[in-house]
Amino acid sequence: NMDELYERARAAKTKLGSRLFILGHHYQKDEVIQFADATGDSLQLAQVAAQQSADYLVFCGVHFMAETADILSTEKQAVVLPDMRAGCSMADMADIDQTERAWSELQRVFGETIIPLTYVNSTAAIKAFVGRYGGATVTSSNAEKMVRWALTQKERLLFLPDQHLGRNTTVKLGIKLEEMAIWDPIRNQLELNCPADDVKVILWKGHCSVHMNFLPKHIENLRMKEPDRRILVHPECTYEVVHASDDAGSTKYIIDTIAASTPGSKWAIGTEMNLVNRLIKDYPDRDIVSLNPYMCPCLTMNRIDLPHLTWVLESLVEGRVPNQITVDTKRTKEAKMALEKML
Ligand code: CIZ
Ligand code: SF4
Repeated sequence: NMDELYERARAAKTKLGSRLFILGHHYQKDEVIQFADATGDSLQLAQVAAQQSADYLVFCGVHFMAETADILSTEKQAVVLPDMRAGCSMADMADIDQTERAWSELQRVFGETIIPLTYVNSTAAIKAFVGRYGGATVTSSNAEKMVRWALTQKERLLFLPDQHLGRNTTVKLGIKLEEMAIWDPIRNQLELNCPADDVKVILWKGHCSVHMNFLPKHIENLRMKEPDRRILVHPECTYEVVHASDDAGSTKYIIDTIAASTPGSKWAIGTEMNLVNRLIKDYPDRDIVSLNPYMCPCLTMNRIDLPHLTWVLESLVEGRVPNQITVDTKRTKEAKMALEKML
């Protein structure tokens, strides 16, 4: 019964007091978000985690975000993920063995001319790899800035693990689609669209299965029916979708854009369902719909729910720390180098 769970979670939270801090990602369900001490996108939550002194950081988001919180928090703080099955399929598309293999092949083709960048949506092992080779992490809010920086360091960059954010960002900086090569981690193979010497960017062939649900045909349909509805999407959508939209930007950018829009304005948004629904609820005087008429949830994010949150809070009250996320010391050190360049 949700009312009872609500009361139990509230009571446990009160008992834990300042020893507890709950972080909630914008894609989380309302039943979880109502308990969050801070809400944000992955960048904002990483910054919050780095500043908190509470003993327990309960992270309502996915595994890589909890890892990042552990990397940026002190050793005595415990980061807890309410459900261990809350992973990110995009982060899982770049495993460290595949990446090491790709790196040696890319070194063979391009020599020492590559700097690695990874989207924060990646495992701690990948962040450590990137830190070890002088690269940095990026988020969708600062990807442009970070790519510009990377290209002052080396001639070309390897962008992990989201090909779409990589393509959408670098195309904006004037890099041509032909100058982007693709690394296919399944085939363990480089796909070139121009001579190797002219390659500027190597995109890892990963994607977000949630944002892949927004398609050019959704935009065509809307444009036909409602030409005055503005289309705003996340850059994890494909290049074709971003290109055909009116605007694209990070989670924070989407929220800020709607907040700054005029009452009565009409929007179609291409991002995760819980966020779109929250915008619809928070801005009843705007006309907001999902770009894909079938709302697109991130199923793994949604594994964090009130029953799991209640269970971890009550466990903490009883002195047990379930589902603790820990990144080992060596990885923490290397991953921190990559994160700090960005932060
Ligand atoms: O798709 C995600 O996981 C996003 C957009 C995370 C974030 O907050 O940047
Ligand atoms: Fe990963 Fe996509 Fe879910 Fe974000 S929305 S956590 S990128 S699967």
